[in-house]
Amino acid sequence: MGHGEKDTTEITNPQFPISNPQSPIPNLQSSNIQGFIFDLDGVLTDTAELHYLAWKKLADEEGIPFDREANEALRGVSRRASLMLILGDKPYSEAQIQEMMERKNRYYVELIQNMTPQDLLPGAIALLDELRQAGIKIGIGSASKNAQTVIERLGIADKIDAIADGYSVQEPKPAPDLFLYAAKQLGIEPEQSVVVEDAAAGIEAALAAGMWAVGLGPVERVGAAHVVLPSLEGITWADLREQLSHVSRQKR
Ligand code: B16
Ligand code: MG
Repeated sequence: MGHGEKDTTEITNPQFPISNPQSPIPNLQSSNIQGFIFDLDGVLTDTAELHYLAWKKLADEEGIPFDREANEALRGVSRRASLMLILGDKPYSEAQIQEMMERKNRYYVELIQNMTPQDLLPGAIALLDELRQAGIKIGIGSASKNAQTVIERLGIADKIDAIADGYSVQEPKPAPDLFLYAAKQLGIEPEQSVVVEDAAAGIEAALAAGMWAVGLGPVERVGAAHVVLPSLEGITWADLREQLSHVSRQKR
């Protein structure tokens, strides 16, 4: 098989075990998709700035250099793993680590109290409403232990069928556990699920879970997703269904 040629035998997608490799690739049928699992920070709202301000305050207090560029690496990363990235190889005791995580969280919790439905990112509410009308289930798959509060502040709690958050599973993204937990809560199979994510670790987690992945942001960050979009602005369920059905066969 020459380089760049497409053939059904190249497809090794675990969700579609093709018993006869010569048979046609099962096209994505919109009717197969039963649910969407949205990441929260960076997808439905932009708390990255608030996380940054909280980490920055802590870093300043500790005399550790930290800036917005460094904050980018913390996107979708759990609280503990974020702190480890900020601390680098400086030695701290477990008690100090715990105290710093709690302190940063206090700063962050204070900041999210000011959130309102105005903090939903463009396109988010329209897509949530359209999906609900189409009978698609909606879950949240967020690494954050504050996801419940953020959802309430955003005023979307009544649109969400299940929440998988920082309390739901042990293994953080890029492990598939969080999204698998969310799909289970929604009562759907992984291959019936679409994950919408802004972080590389989240896309990796979605693919590891055997789900469809929609990445929001630059290709360098979320290029592994089946479909990459700049944001949810102007995106409809019909658009997405169309785009997913044209996914490059190589990616499946
Ligand atoms: P918390 P997501 C993630 O949320 C954030 O992107 C990440 O910056 C944060 O450290 C993590 O949640 C944990 O949040 O400290 O509130 O438990 O993108 O998975 O919705
Ligand atoms: Mg995120």
